[in-house]
Amino acid sequence: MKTPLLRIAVVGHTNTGKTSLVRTLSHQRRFGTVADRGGTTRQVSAVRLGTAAEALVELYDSPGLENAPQLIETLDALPGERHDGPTRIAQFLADPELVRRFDQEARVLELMLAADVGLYVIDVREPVLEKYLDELAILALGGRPLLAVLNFTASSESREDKWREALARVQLHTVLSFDAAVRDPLTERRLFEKLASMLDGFEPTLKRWLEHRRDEESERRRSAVKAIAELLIDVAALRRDYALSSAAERARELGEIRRLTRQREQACVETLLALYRFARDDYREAELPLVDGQWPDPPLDPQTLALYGMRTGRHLGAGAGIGAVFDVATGGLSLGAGTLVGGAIGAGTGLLRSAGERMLERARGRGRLGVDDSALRVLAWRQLSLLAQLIRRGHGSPEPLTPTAESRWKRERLPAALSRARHHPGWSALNDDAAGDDARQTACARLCAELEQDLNAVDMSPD
Ligand SMILES: Nc1nc2c(ncn2[C@@H]2O[C@H](COP(=O)(O)OP(=O)(O)OP(=O)(O)O)[C@@H](O)[C@H]2O)c(=O)[nH]1
Ligand SMILES: [Mg+2]
Repeated sequence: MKTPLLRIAVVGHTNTGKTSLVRTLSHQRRFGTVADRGGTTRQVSAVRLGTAAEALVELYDSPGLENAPQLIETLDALPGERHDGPTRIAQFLADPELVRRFDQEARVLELMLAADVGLYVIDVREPVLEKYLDELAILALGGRPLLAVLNFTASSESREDKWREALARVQLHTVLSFDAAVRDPLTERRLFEKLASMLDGFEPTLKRWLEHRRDEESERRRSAVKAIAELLIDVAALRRDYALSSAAERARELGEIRRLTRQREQACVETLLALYRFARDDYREAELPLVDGQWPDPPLDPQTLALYGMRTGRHLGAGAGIGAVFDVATGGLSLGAGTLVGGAIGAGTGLLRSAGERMLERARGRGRLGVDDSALRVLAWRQLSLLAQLIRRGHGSPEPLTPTAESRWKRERLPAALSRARHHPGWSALNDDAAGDDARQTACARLCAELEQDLNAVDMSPD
């Protein structure tokens, strides 16, 4: 059986966050226009929510109500049965003169008659003024159920209690706090569940929508974690060779490693933003942590590593100062195999097996460069914290993304899958001889599981 389409009208006083709420519920950053002044939205416009196969919900954004006190007097003065709300509204809408005079209100009332339910958005920083109660009284005339949505409840100026009390007095008992700036799947779920309990016949529609949302959310999260795992494997397995006799070639390959790493990280940032439907442009004016949709600090710069609390350079030999690139050949030359494996490269690098590789390279007169653990840690942490913020971020949020207080990956060692990637240059799409195999896929899946745990541990307070 086809599930009925639910039409939801988002209504309320002007500048209360109606358009922002539609953005957050539809996950569409670019829906309508949002501005901190009244009268921003002038027309009714809609967005459809549904699966690929069917539309389930239509959300209608509407212009703000501004003139309720006058309108209620006008409606009262109309002839006919006082308590027959829908008829009075029909009368009002049939009068071109009145419709012209109460232009915004007329659009909203027309919408209410066509919709199945109204979400009345309240800015709880406002005192409970008579004009808001007039709005509710007018909307009630339409005979459609109303759910009051309290916005800005997180503000220090919130008067949520006063509002709840006042709404109960006018018999509006279905009330929900919903911060348009935060995308909290739980609140979103509660909103739709409340609607299901208020409305007859729409339970299957709302159930299906909630299921779809949940699946979509976990699928998106899975794809995002996978994108991070792919980035880390690509960078861990990245290798560049150079002739030991040529300092110029070494310098060129170092530059190449830096360029490739930065580019690869940027590709991951863009994948994450796109998955969560945030575009690069959304951050043009935002200051942190992305500038123009990019991390401002290149991942292989010593300053960036220092910023993330990484110490580097000890084992880099001739490469010291370039930041987080290890050089198998010079390491071997300056320190000798024993020291190299035991101490200099560190326990986490997973280069143990490369002693043979190193000798081979040296015999051929070739050196080999790769990206160090510390840089991998920075990459992992930056992407995880970006993802954690994207997951929580409402599309109606006016705030730029902020960096997390804790800027360090808490892991002691790199995940084993990454250490393994070091021995498989073929696993990196950044290498010329890239050849993804089953083992890479297995490593990637393991890494995803570990990153998923890390993601849960990302502390998003003070949000
Ligand atoms: N911090 C915060 N700001 C919000 C929230 N909701 C809306 N805003 C801001 O409030 C202002 C008004 O938001 P809009 O969504 O344009 O309000 P509206 O009700 O559609 O306004 P009109 O179309 O003019 O009636 C904008 O500056 C939003 O960024 C919220 O939940 N938290
Ligand atoms: Mg608006």
